[in-house]
Parts: sequence; structure tokens; C-alpha cells
Amino acid sequence: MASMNIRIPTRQAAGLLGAFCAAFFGVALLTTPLHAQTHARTAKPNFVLILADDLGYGDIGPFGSKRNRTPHLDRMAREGMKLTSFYAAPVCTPSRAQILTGSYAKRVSLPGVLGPCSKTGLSAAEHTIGELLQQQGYATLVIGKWHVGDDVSFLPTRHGFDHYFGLPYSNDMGPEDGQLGTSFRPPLPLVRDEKVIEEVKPKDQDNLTERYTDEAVKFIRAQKNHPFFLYLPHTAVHTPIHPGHHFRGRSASPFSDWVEELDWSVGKVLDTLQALGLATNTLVCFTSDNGPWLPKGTNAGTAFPLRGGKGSTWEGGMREPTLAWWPGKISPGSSSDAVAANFDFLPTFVELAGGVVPADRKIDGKNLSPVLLGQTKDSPHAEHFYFSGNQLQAVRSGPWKLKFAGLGNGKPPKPGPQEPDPAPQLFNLDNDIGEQVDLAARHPEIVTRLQGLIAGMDADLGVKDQGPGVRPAGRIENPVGLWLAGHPPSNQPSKTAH
Ligand SMILES: [Ca+2]
Repeated sequence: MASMNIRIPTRQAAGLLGAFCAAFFGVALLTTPLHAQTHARTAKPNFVLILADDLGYGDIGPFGSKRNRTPHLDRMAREGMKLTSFYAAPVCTPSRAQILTGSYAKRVSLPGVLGPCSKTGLSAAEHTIGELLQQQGYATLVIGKWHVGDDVSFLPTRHGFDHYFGLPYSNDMGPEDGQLGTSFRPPLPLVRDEKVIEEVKPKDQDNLTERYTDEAVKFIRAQKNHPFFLYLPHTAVHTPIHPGHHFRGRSASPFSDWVEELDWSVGKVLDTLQALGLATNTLVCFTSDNGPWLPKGTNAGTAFPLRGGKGSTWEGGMREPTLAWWPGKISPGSSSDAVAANFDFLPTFVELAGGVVPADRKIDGKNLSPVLLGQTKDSPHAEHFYFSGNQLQAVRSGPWKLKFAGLGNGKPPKPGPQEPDPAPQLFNLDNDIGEQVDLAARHPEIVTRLQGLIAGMDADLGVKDQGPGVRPAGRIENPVGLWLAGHPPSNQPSKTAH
């Protein structure tokens, strides 16, 4: 595989700034001992965020899986912290939008799954996690599934990442797979930075996890003396299921094989950090983008003991198996049930890097580092909201969850007039993590309090219309799809591509 050519324009700019500062503060630098300068340069922690796709709450050993062998994730939990009330969005695109912007997907107008040649994508006006860490002098790389827009203007290199390598959207969005009906589907593109370098055929998908992992290891080695942020959103374990040949057939099912390969990949990252002496200066987080895609049967994971799966606002759709590892900083074998969410990565990483999240717009994320570092057991969130697309369907405050829409186990609504939703249901998640016992009639005062929280969110982001807190997505009228130069697909972008 070709080695990565590191091109880092922001650091050239940082170099110019550094030269200016050195001239201006030259006397101070000359009087500072060299070892102190070196320490100041290396003190910023590195960040690695590993995201699985469609992996369920019960799919890894630390969260109770007996089906999938995950020794490396087991080790990550043993040496780090398990986050047991950590939330994503119910599907791919909004979940990634939350990670990148630190905000609810509805707030940044990316509530639904984007297809190839999408007219919408991540707005250039957002301060992404990559952009904010670049400003702190970090080298930034995305490897894997981006999925917040595939026009070049929406790609990672335009949103705060020095480089990109990966399949930019779901692995079932190529011509071989029928998930998107008749909408436009070019061959699956493998992209480096802003160029398609290969068409990914089904058999090529078998190699993706290994290739992503090789790129990750190379990047970490190349940046060992420089602060870095590696965002590694795997294609695994989204259908179609494609474990690598070293893993295929080694467990009970292809799905389990792929989980085990994903686990191997995590181990490679951890081992590389330790071999380079970077472990004590690197925060590694592992989570999933949404719950298991249950209708896929044996090709789906499990959210057990949670109710529901991908697409739903039951816990199984949005609560993810999450681990945080930072030897010497995060207490080994610890666990936190504090409510947290994937939009917390942005403020957490930026503040740990010594930066400040810009206050020119509302973001929903909070700095989780006091929880991770054992300074508090309390969640920074007084409440958490569950959206399905643009519809608010539930709210959680402490142990209490009020679910007032989407009560049909997450199945998509049938066309035509909809039946009115049944009465809101209230669950105590501390005692009833599987959302089986409706306590609404027993605790009307709690229902009323939670309904007040819903009213507050409705006033912010709106119900049917967009509220004042909604910011527009990026939009491009004539998106250029991703395909090999000189090899446009035979079918052209459809006017219905959204
Ligand atoms: Ca997903």
C-alpha cells in the first residue's frame, strides 16, 4: 500500500505564526529551559475516536456479549472506563453530524441518512471537531465512513481534517446493493483526500477493515512527536457483512467474524500507542453510531438488554457500547452511568487540548473530562433528548425517560393517515433498562416535569417548523458525485437525490 504523503497546510500556517512568536518572545524562549519547552510542546494529549457502524449495546464483551470474542475491547475496559449511558443518534448521518459539530443533528439540519451525490451536507459555517483541534496545532485524519455529504465541498479535507482515506458513505450504497431503490448509485468510491482512487467491489470490502487499520497505524507512527486527532469511523459492522479473510469463518457467523476483526483493529491501535510510548498521553474512545439493524437477522447485532434497535428512540437504537482508555489518567476498570452523548466528544477533546469552544453559537455537547478523570460521578447533562429525524420522541432526566412518540418499536410509519400516538410512557431506566414497565400513571408529576423539558426543546428547535435554534446544513445545487476520474457511471445523478 502506498505510504501516506503528509501534507499539512495548517501547520505551515502554524509555523509562520510560530516564527513570529519566536521573534516577538525570543527573550522569553531563550530563558526557558529546553526540557520545559519540549514538555510544553508534547503535553497536549492525542485523541483517537473509533466508531463502529450499527454495533449494538450487547455486541462486545464489556457490555455482556457471549457471542462475540472481543479480547482487545475487554482489555480496553479493564484498563479504562465503561460508559453505560452514552447516546448517539438512531441512524448513521445524524450520529456523525453530532460528533463533528457537538450539536444535536436537528440543530445542524442533518437529521436523516444521506445518499450518494447528496445536495446537502455538513455546513462550512460549523466549527467542526477537526477544525477546532487543527487550531490547537493538531494533525487531523479521518479514516473510514464520513457520511455527512459526498460532494467535494463536504469532504473531511474541507472541514478541518488534513487528510482523508475511506469509503465516504454506507457500504450498501453501491450498485450491487438494493437499499436505496432507484436513486443514483455510482460504484462505491474509495477516496484519498479528495480523489477517488479505487472502485470498491463487494470482494474489496473484505479488505476495508485491514486497510483502515494499516492507515491508522501509519498515521500514529508518523505523528508520534506531534499532537494528533485520529477519527476512525469503521465501515464495519454495517451490512453487507464483509469480514477480512483472516477472520471469516472463525466464529459463529460472518457478523461475529467482523466484530472480531473490528476488535483486532482496536488492539492494533492500542498496541501501536503503547509501543511508541504514547499511551499515557492519548485518550482513545470507542463507541458505535447507532444500535443494531435488527431486521437484518443474523447479519445484525444485539442491543440486549435494551429494547429496540437502529432507527428507534428506544434505548437500543441510541444507547451505545462506549469505552474510554487513557492509562494513568482514567481509572482502570471504572464505569460511569452518567448520561453522555457523542456530541460531547467535541468540547471534551477541545478543552483537553487547551482550546475553548467558540461561544458564537449554541452547541449541545459538554466537557466530559471530569467524568472520565474521576473528578465527578455527575452527568453534565440535566436532560437528554431523543430525536428520530426531526421529530423529538423522548426525553431523559436522571433515571426517568418519557417516551411520547415512536412507540411502535421503531418501525417506519406506513403511508397514509397516521394513527394518533398512544399516551406517553414513563420508564425508570435505573430499575428498568429494558423499558418494559410504564410508570406514567403512577408518577404524573414526573410526566409533567418532563413535558416541561420537551416544551423547552420544542421552543428551541421547533416541532413541525424549524425553531430559532436550527442552523442550516450546507447545500449545493449541482453536486458532483465521487467516481474514478474519466470513468463516470452510466446512470447519471437523479433529480431526486437529496
Ligand atoms: Ca450506522
